[in-house]
Amino acid sequence: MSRLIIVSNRVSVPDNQGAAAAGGLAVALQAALAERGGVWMGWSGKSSGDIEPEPLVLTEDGNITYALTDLTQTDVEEYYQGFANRVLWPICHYRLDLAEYGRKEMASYFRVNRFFAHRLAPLVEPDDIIWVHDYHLIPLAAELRQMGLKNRIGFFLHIPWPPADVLFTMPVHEEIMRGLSSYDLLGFQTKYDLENFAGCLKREGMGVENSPGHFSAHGHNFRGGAYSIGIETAAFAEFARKAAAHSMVRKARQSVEGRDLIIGVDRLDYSKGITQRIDAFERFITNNPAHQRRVTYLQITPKSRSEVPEYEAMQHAVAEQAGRVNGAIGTVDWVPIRYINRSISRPVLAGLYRLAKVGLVTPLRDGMNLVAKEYVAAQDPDDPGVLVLSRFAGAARELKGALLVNPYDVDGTANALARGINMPLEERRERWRGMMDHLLENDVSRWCENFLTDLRAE
Ligand code: GDG
Repeated sequence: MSRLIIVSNRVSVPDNQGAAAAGGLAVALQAALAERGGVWMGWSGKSSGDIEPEPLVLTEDGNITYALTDLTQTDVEEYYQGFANRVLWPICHYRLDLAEYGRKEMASYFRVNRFFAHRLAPLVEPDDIIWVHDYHLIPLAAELRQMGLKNRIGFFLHIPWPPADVLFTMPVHEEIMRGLSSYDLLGFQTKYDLENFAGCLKREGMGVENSPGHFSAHGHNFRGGAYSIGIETAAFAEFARKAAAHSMVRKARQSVEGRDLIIGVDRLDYSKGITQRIDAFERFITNNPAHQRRVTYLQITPKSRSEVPEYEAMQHAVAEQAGRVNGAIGTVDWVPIRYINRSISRPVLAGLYRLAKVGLVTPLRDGMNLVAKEYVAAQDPDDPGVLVLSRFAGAARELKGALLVNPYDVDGTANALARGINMPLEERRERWRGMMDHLLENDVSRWCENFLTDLRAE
């Protein structure tokens, strides 16, 4: 079996945590690497200041080599914070208003991809298959091809792919489309993302779809498919069952004093719809006064990308909004919203999902959304909670037992919350069982296998 090379912006170098504690994606990729032997390469997350980064730092773990490189401070600012997170991220999440396009940043994006290619190439053997992850590294295959590598190279995009009218607002859309066309297999989260990609290719005659999922563009034939990412369902369910006994989870249970718990868990990101969700919660209480003092909404929101101005602004906005709503609808003995602005441990998170009667997952746009899947997997089969899910999350295509909402519709989301809180046990069980069966069958290992099988096929 050929070796596997994984390249992603950040790398999960194993530590001493248990499997489920490390996060499903890292576990699945490590398992795929261990099966075949190989290399996982990416950025260390560190800056080398204004000097050229040292050679790759290699860490061996069994038959896996982890290969990390630093980046110069300029590249961190221009490639990572600049082009990746202030152009590609907002555009792929349909936020044209937030895209800050600059030529310096674009040049750095392509330069860093070339730099990655030059550092990776000496580690690659002719039979290896290469799997590149996410929007930071779109041009990587083209750079490797330029260096003469003939290996099979696949790409998986974790975030949405937008329609042509949105993508084409980005001045370098052609270079980006050419970069994608250099892979042998392109994986998207849903068939809608794949359709959007095909539409972008066709719109200005950049390429053609010869038959479903088979494309020609920029002189290269390649395939595209939908591969919806899953979680480590069985392991996470077991993890959540055990987490109920965790002291922090027990304290949380006591502190809600028999009230129904509603939970939201998101990185602090404008794509996650957190402010609209807080509005919907407030509307739910004002429209349903009987629930006053009988529910607690816990929003866990670790900071992310705080160096990017839009994220810093959002941090203030969400904190201010949660405070305002608590002031407006709270009482002397009831704080309606508990807002936590830092990361909590994975065992505690699993236990809190299980405690919550409603999982409120309402992104404005999301490639998949693993929180929705984790919430379902963590439920007690005898007394499961209800998932309220945005129709704009990739997960909505699969989780048919969720109450689907339009997160821009505050009243609609408030009504779904009321329906979720009041849902009879039998309906909850029926909805949950269907979703859980789907998640058990389509877990992250299967996602990984499906992608790699297709990448290996000629
Ligand atoms: C991208 C795409 C796609 C969150 N808070 C804490 C914590 N988390 C964990 C969750 C979950 C993960 O972070 C978030 O995953 P999501 O899928 O919800 O979102 P993104 O980070 O935006 O991921 C997304 C994903 O890639 C995979 O392809 O689904 O669409 O945007 O696992 O549990 N974990 C801990 N403490 C926290 O406070 N321990």
